[in-house]
Amino acid sequence: MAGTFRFSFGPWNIHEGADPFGPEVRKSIPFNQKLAAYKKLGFDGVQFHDDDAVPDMNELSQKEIIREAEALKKTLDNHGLTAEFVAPRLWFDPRTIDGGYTSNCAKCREYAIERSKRTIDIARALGTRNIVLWLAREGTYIREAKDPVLAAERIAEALQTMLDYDRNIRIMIESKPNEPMDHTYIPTIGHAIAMGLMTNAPERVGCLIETAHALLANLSPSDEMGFALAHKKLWSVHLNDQNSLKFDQDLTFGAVDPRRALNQVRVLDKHDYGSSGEWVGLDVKVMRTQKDGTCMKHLEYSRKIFLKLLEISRSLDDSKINQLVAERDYEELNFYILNAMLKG
Ligand code: 3MF
Ligand code: MG
Repeated sequence: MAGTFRFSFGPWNIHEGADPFGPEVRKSIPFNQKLAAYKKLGFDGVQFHDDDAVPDMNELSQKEIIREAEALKKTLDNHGLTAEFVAPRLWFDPRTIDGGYTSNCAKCREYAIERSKRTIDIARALGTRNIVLWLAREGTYIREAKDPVLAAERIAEALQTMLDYDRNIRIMIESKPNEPMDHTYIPTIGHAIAMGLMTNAPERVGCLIETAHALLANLSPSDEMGFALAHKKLWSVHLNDQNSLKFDQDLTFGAVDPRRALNQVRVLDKHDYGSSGEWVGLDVKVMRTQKDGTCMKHLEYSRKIFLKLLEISRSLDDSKINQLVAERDYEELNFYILNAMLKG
């Protein structure tokens, strides 16, 4: 089996370079100019937060939101682009300070659910059934702040409400163990898949695996992908890289550990990823030091590195690998892989 790969990213991957310690260092690139760059960089899919698609949506009525999203769909069509998914941004508004679905404040939880319904309206208008949930603030800074049982039940209730609101959508949970929270409630992909079992439509709850998020949980991204693939739940990925356990770096794919990247490409390719329309998403940050004119290279090169690793993976001799596995000569196998990478 072989994967079929087409690539996507979100407009937030081209940004002005502000970090928690300093301001913007590059000029803003207008949204339409970003869209015009996708094809040139080799990408066909766009990932959206709800307010990437409809800015200031909290100021608009449901009808106005849908109208704006329909207009955006036409713009995407004109650029020859497809919307991959829409994700509710549940971490910016003052009502989400203590979380969205798991907030201790009933009115704030209500806001999170209403906002998620608008996200679904937007997805529908953009022609995608994929809703991504990065559960940014669904967790705690101190354990005593929330009841973890109630929190899981509240997340399940939110999932159920969304699944009932539109019987065509499917939800992809993007797990992450920390940041901005000290601990989140859905830290790994196993948790994400288990959450689906608390709804009455688990077949419409799957996951998106981000390399850096798996690494922040000290797990192997390719094994996480394998686990999700075995469950038929790997519906999207956010490929990037991460240099050890620290803040979420979103480095260029393969920049730290090309072999770890090779294994991600390999598990996707060997298990037919993309054959049901799944996208290869990148979630990579521009280095703060990049200048205005060179702030999209991380996207272009992440994709190129993926394709180069794909070539290396496909050039490996499976019968030789099988023989070394049968002989349990993993030292020889180790050298075979490293040698293939170093001469590639
Ligand atoms: C956070 C992330 C986010 C999500 C995005 C869509 C900035 O660590 O990875 O990207 O991917 O919000 O869910
Ligand atoms: Mg991500």
